[in-house]
Amino acid sequence: MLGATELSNTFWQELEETLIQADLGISTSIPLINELKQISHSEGLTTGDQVFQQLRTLLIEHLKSVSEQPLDVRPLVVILVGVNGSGKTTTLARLAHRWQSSGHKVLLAAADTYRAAASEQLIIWGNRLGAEVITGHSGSDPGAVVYDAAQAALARGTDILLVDTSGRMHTQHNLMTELKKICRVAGKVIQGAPHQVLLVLDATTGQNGLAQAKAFAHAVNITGVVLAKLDSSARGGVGFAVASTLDLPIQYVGLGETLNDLSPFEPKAFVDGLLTMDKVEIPPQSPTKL
Ligand SMILES: Nc1nc2c(ncn2[C@@H]2O[C@H](COP(=O)(O)OP(=O)(O)O)[C@@H](O)[C@H]2O)c(=O)[nH]1
Ligand SMILES: [Mg+2]
Repeated sequence: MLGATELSNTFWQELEETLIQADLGISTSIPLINELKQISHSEGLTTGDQVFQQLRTLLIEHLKSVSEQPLDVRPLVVILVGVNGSGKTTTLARLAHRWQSSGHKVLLAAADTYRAAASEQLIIWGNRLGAEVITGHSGSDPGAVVYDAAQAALARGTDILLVDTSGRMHTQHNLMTELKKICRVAGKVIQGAPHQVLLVLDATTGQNGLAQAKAFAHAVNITGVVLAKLDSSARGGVGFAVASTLDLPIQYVGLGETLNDLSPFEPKAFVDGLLTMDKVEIPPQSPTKL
């Protein structure tokens, strides 16, 4: 069996290195490699190519696939959370655009009250999208903004209320508590809200992204991940680490800076990008520039 020699210690080390370099992190890569070794053994794989294909299959299997759910709740409340600059506000605008395009009425809530510029950024998006934005004074309680927005969503017959929140580090306990409050307030006004809490993750974040995600998931009930900035040079392995460790689906990926650059997550394309058979393909630029 000529091929058997291909599966040397060096081969396995290199494979592990590939995963670590793709930002999967050691704590995700090692169990994966062990699982792969077991499968390779039981399936009698002998060549590097066979094992590599099996790794691809395994990575895809580890990613929860999601299809876009029909909107059966009205108003549906979606809250975006994440650290500063991860892409929350941009993602919110793109989601609003996406849902508007499928005929839904959206309302935006600027619950990032820490910086005056944050509300302004959302108001600009609201104008562009033709969507109403509920804001509060700079420095005001974000819970109050969410309360007003939820009431407004009920009064206006809104289909989807999208809530922008300020960026917070996972180590800022008071701000994480504030996030809990925001969710609680939404639930007081609208039954079952928030229906979705999306963690917006910057694909260029290294392994710190996993610690961040764990803290957010500890504070609130995260329902899915948006992996923004996948058009960058990063392969986005942190997205895999977060999704597999926290058993969360990656729902969308951000692939550029225009309104249309948000795509539903496709595990196969993502895994191929991770393994750099090819970087994730960037769709042609849309005319709607930021
Ligand atoms: N290349 C690229 N840039 C993005 C993407 N998503 C957001 N950005 C940029 O990242 C920066 C921060 O985004 P923003 O939405 O304000 O982040 P926030 O602080 O989480 O609200 C902005 O310059 C965005 O244009 C993406 O998918 N690709
Ligand atoms: Mg923002």
